[in-house]
Amino acid sequence: MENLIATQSPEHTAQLGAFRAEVIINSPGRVNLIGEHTDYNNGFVMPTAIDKTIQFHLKKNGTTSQCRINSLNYNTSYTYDLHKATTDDAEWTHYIIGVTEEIKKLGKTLAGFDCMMYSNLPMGAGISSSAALECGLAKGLNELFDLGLTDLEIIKLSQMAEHNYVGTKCGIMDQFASVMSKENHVIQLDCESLDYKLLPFAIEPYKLLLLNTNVSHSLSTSEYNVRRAECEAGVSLLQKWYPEISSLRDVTLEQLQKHQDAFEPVVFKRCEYVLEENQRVEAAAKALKEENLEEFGKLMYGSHEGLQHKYEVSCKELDFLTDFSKNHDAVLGCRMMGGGFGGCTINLIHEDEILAYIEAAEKAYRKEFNIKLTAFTAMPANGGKRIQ
Ligand code: GAF
Repeated sequence: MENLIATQSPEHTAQLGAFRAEVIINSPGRVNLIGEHTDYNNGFVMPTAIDKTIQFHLKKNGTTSQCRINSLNYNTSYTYDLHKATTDDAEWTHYIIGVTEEIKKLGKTLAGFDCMMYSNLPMGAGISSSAALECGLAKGLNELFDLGLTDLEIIKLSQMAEHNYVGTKCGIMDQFASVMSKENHVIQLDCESLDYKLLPFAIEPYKLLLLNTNVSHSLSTSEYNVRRAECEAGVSLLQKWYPEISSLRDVTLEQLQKHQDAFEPVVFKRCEYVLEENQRVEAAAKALKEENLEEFGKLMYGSHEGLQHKYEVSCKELDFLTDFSKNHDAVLGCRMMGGGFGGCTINLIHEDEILAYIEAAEKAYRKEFNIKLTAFTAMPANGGKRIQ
């Protein structure tokens, strides 16, 4: 198995040591077991943070507004003034500016700071390095400047940073998972009320294996926002018959299907997928409680099928890996994960077969696409934490 985890070089360790941080935060990425594109429809999701993080080393620098951010992995840095933030620079800086701007909107006072980031979380793999970045910085600044923000405020301001400064109208799942997760558990989150349950995640002898397609098709941001708009169009139409509803969460599949003829076919299938996926999340929670992993796996395949054909956010590389898994008994379930158009599949696989399976999948994937597949296992881990 390729080790995707960046190990800290002695040089990085020395740089971090010499930096003398006042605050250090570990901020994790996430996986989502099931419940895709349901969060912004006020539906259900089942994510958890994983044991791969961005670490933030922070200290005040004595200025009123100069901020200096260093990324050790990418050997790059960014300096800006809190009073003159713009989104003219590289895209990763929009997340940073987004966080400080959203903190300011809450009436909190920041001052100049220096930050070093070190990460073992693969970027652009659909495991939410963005939420790890936003929530980790927000949490770090909260501690450094004693801002008194609650976890929920950190989650929401991070989501708004992404809406307003990155341009993805994301739901709340990734930020929620990055902050609220608990080791050895998955979260069953109701994205309407934000009520959640921590479900014990004991799946031995199975494991979660992520296979990274190493493709990231450029459609991801634009199509994401289009899907959101299509669902909103579906809600507007449904309000003709059900004026009290405000999201797809408020209608049943039967109510939707009753009015199929009035819908544009594309909008109908988007809405139908969302309602079916909500049902799958509830069924998956039941299967997990009953330790029925076969059933859980089937639901994962059902989710992929819906994302591929009804929601149309998959891509040929993700479909290939999902189909490939169906010929291997060791894999109980597989599906694309996250926003789609690239990134990882998540596989529920017997631990004894992991290495052989990766080897076979790598070979087949290379033959088909001439792209190197990368693989790593993920464990449910705690949400973001101050470690110093
Ligand atoms: C991305 C978004 F950020 C999430 O809010 C969620 O909608 C996900 O895509 C799809 O389930 O990760």
